[in-house]
Amino acid sequence: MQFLMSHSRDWDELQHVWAEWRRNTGRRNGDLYEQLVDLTNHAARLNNFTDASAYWQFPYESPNFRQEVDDVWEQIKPLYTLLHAYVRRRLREAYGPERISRSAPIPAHVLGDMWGQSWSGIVPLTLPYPGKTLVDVTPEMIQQGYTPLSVFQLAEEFFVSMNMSAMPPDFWQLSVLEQPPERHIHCQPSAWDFCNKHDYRIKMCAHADQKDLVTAHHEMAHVQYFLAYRNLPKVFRDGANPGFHEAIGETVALSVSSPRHLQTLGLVQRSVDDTAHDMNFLFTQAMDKLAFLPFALVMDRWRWDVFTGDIRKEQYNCHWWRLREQYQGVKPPVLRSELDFDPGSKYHIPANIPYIRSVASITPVIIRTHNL
Ligand code: X8Z
Ligand code: ZN
Repeated sequence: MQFLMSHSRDWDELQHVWAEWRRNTGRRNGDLYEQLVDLTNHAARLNNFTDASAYWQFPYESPNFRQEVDDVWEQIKPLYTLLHAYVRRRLREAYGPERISRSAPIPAHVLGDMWGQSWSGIVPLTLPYPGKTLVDVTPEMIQQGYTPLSVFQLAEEFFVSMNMSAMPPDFWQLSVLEQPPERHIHCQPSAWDFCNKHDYRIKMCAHADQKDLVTAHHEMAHVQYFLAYRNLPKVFRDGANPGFHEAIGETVALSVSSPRHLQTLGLVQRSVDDTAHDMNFLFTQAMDKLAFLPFALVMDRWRWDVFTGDIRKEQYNCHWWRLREQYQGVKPPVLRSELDFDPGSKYHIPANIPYIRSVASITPVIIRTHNL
């Protein structure tokens, strides 16, 4: 599915897969989601929170968290708007003016993944300097015979080289690092702390490609954090706030994806040092990280509004698309109704995993870009 969403340039095919995914996922769990909201609110109130929105924001230790998030977004929005306008223009060239309007939101199915959360899939279509100055180590990884296991071994080497921990034996025995042949699993990458000082695992359906090379480092950084605090009392065995857990992985991932490091690994033949190359690299980062920001905001803005009771079941899908248009500037490619439950097509919604934490994951990118 991910491969098709990022590689197909066939409008109808993308639209078909986009709609079918939602018919077979979100649409089926709308009723259950309402129950989940009630239960989550119930649990929050038993813990003296007004509702689950306050409970989810509690770790960030700010009484105005919502407002602060919106203020930061307002600062970043002008840059996002530029990227959005540029990408829309390039998509208009690719798919034609009858399909991509000059001024309307971008149809969500042509952005390179199932949710329009990372636009890396359409980098080849939108690159400012097309040609060979784009770092893509996937062909070289295939050529050198990388496997999901060796991708994680490489990540381990990277951490050990910085005097951080090797993965304990349980990690290698019990983790699931690739799609098992005999059974279907949820492939959303995750890292797990069994809180017994030896059992730490990653679950991921990794492929030997550039994107998963970076994600493998991200996931292993969670395990590094688990290991670093494993001897503390239980109450301290957690990130300073959930954003730190994501940001540590992302800081590491940022170094790993730098052209210079990939050259050290022997995955890039020589580092090209010119403006076109830098621009292509920074553009690629923006298509992943900057494009991701408003998506992540929508994920939790929507749930906060649902948890507080401001949005009820009859408005679930409508509110979702209202926020998607407001923050991301995207629209559904086919007509939606309240029979659809499009938020439920993204793993973290039915799994009830908060998402604003992953906004922290782009912080290192912003700092890095400012330093350039
Ligand atoms: O869920 C994750 C991580 C969890 S450790 C892989 N991420 C979000 C997603 O996949 O939707 C990372 C970025 C966004
Ligand atoms: Zn993570």
